[in-house]
Amino acid sequence: MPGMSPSIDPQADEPTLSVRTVWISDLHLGTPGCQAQALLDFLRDVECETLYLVGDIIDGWQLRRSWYWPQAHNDVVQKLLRKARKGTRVIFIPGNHDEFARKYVAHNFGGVDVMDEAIHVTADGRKLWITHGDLYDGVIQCARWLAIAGDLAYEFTLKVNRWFNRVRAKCGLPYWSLSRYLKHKVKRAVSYINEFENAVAREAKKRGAQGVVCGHIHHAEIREIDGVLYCNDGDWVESLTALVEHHDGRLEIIDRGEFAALPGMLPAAKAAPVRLPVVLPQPAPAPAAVRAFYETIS
Ligand SMILES: [Mn+2]
Repeated sequence: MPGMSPSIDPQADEPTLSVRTVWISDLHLGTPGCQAQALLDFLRDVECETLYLVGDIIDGWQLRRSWYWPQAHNDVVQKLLRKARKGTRVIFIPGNHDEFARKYVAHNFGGVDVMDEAIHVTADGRKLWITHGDLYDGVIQCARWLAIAGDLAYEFTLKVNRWFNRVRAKCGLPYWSLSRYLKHKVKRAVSYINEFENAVAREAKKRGAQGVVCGHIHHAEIREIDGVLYCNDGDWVESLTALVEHHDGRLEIIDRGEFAALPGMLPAAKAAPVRLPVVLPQPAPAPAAVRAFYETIS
């Protein structure tokens, strides 16, 4: 029909990215650090056959300290369950912050399979070992108190980061991640990250896999380590990244960081010098059912 463009889809809810597999981890639902809105936007835009939730999805460590469960976090859970209902295979591999879920390995909840670890075969026949990665983190394995202290320090850094960026946004400056900066600058953090990456790559090799997909250190990356393809899907606290497998088996990191949008913040990359209203997230009271559920499993 003349005058009609078939490529323009009026339905805003239609997925715009079709891939074979998606890996996301370190959502840290239940903490103010979780950038749930950016994640909801991503989940709306993407369509996949298999979705791996690679750990630290719900942050039991922080929920135990103080209850934080806004509507957007419920929406994320609903969206994930909805994908499972609509035919996406959803696999949840618990991490250290949601270790309470490790009790439910080999169970299925609302269409979500809980697994300790998994082997994924790509469209081009490569075997990838899927793990959250905390079991290969020296700090968590040897000094749990240090891991918890580090977690508190991290939480504080994120808090400072949010405050700092609200001021930046008011001044028309783009988003800038303090914790990302610190991690790259502090030498010891870098060697700690290297050790972690080498350890998971070694483990993948032991299992006869050609690669590994993990999360945990909040740093997305695809690179080769000692003949093993090391893939980290990043996080939805700082970097807003996911790992995807295209239909031909090609792996790619999707970086939504440039749209980083804590309320009141400007997108990082294409920041225009305009003032946005500063809106603080409004935590909703915890639904009683969710709270009761959490208490029974923790
Ligand atoms: Mn972790």
